[in-house]
Amino acid sequence: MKILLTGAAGQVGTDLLPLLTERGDQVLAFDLAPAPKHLPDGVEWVRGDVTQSAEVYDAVSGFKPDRIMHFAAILSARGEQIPHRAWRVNMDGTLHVLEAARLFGKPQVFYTSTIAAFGPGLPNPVGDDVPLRPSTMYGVTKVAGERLGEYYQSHFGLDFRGVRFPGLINAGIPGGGTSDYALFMYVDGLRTGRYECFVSPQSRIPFMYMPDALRAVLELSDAPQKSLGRSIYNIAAISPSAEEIAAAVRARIPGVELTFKSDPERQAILDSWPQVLDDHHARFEWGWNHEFDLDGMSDDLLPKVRELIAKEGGGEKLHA
Ligand code: AKB
Repeated sequence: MKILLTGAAGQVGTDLLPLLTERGDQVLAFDLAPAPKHLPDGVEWVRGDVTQSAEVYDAVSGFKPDRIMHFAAILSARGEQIPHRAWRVNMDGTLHVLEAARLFGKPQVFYTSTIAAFGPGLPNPVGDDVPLRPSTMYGVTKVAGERLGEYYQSHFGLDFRGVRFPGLINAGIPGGGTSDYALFMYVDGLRTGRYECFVSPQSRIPFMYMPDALRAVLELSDAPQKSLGRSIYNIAAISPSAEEIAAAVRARIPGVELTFKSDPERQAILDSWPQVLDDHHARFEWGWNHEFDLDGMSDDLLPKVRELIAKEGGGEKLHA
């Protein structure tokens, strides 16, 4: 299978790339960032910008992918600092990907939406079909991207599908998200022995360990189109409070100092998101099931974070 992966150097793309090549997929990795030193076999890297339609069209018309996995995006916290740029990357980027797919062979377009598509005041658990009234530029662009993809599906017969990701946790470099505090507890907890969390201890949102998130992407992307009753699916795993995550870290890193000092802007973003998701459509229609709970994730993650810190020579780069 030929897969064009936008945002290949991002938090999800970095972990998805080796998984795709292990499956035998041929991948064109598309990102603003230069190619990493060690590229897996079967990957070609092109430095490209999703806001430039010609660069996206050239990549799609030249590579002729069977699927485009569109992960290039500016996340919630960063998006509030640079809202116009967030619009261009998230919105124009998605339009260019959809238009390129329409023009050149109609590959499947896999889209990544988010819990940031939801706004405040919804009763938990929050289902797929509630009103979407996001409070961030990131959320606005993700909701518009969902609807734009559905427009291409209904008007041009494009195979458009995707998931609403919870906050994702992996041994990686977080990239401007509000949910990044969870990952920082593990990374800084190991790297420096302390972390001051920028939300309150009671803060609770849906989270997912990256291996589950990547499996969700592959399972939904592989699902027969006729089994799907919708294009965009909530997917859920765990919903720990910040204090519960801290307790899991403290139990595994003796002596670590984790404290809380809520930052009003990021706290407000977080408080506008659901605490718990209802993902029964994903579970019934394509068999979604998460594997990792908080303990399972913490046990699996810490050795990987340790390895990453060693590789990064102390890990200074690992803090946003
Ligand atoms: C963010 O925090 O912006 C992202 C997300 C929840 O989509 N991780």
